[in-house]
Amino acid sequence: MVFTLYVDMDYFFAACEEVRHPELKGKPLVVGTAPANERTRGVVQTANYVARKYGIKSGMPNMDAFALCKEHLNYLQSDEPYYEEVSAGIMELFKSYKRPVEVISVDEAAMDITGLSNEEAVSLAKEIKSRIKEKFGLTCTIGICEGKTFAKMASDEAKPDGLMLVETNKIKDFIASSELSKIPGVGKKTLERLNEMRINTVEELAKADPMVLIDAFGSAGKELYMAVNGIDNSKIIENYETLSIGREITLKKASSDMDEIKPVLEKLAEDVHAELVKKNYRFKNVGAKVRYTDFTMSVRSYSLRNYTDSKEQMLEVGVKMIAQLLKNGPVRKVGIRVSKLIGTKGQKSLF
Ligand code: TTP
Ligand code: MG
Ligand code: MG
Repeated sequence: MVFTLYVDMDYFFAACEEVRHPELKGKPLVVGTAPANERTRGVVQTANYVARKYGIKSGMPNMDAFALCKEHLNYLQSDEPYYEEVSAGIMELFKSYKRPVEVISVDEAAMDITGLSNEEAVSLAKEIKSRIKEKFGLTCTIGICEGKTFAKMASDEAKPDGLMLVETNKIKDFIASSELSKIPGVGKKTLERLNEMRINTVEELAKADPMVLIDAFGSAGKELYMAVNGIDNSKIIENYETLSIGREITLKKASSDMDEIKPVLEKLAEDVHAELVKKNYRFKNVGAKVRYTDFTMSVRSYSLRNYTDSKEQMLEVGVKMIAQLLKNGPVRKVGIRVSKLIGTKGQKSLF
């Protein structure tokens, strides 16, 4: 089993909103699919932990959330490009540790930490938590265990803002003490089906006939059987397509004047380019972001026709996108990011 450090950001979309709307911290907040003026139509994508105390959950209709929280419930429509930009920065930070990283979702990643002792793993996790807090103003929860599935379970268990190490000889106890619904892969449908088969606990699942499970769920049944018996042979698969390199800077004073901002962008492009060259990558996508004086953030992204390592092209596209964004008002922060990276030096592709 692979010794894994598993990170999952806390109430991610809503936490990103609290960063740019600090006045909402400590108040119930829902991020949902519908625009604010049609808020009773869509569904809840996530809620902060204050709102969760009222029973509000991801996936529930917004209407139900408003019924649960009779006091003032704050609502924002989701702004996925913004969350993706924050996510890219977080993933870049994980990948800077030079260990295999699998990006699992917008707010989750698994790092292969083979070779570290338990103590070293815990101090690495503490360092990552404090760097994320410092750089992004966000909290996360980290689970550490042999086996990606079990590390994820540990992170779910320790939420929010937690850190949990499950020692190798305690894996079986940890799983046995867990609810069946908390085993990764046991969704609502699987749970119903298991209950029909008179399997209601992890213990019962561990003792079930594996052939019966395979009949019912195919290869997922086998994985499930192995997981509840303390075995997880899944590997950490690096996904290079999620790799990106970005730089951003806070301006000394807010500006909407491209003549002032252009030299700053030149410097950012130079830094991004230097790292790109050092790592032998070429890029196909350029992203630009700004933060306005009211802390809202806007991002734009553009795909080139071919892979390139041209700093001039990066800058040209970046400047165009920033110029568009400046039309909305003065900005306090600007950033450039390249993504869709592939290796140079004769490698056709990294994936
Ligand atoms: P999760 O990691 O499942 O949830 P979370 O980060 O909001 O809360 P926590 O991890 O602290 O329990 O999902 C990450 C983001 O994905 C979430 O912030 C919003 C989005 N999402 C949806 O859009 N719809 C959903 O049904 C779920 C579960 C998540
Ligand atoms: Mg999360
Ligand atoms: Mg998640």
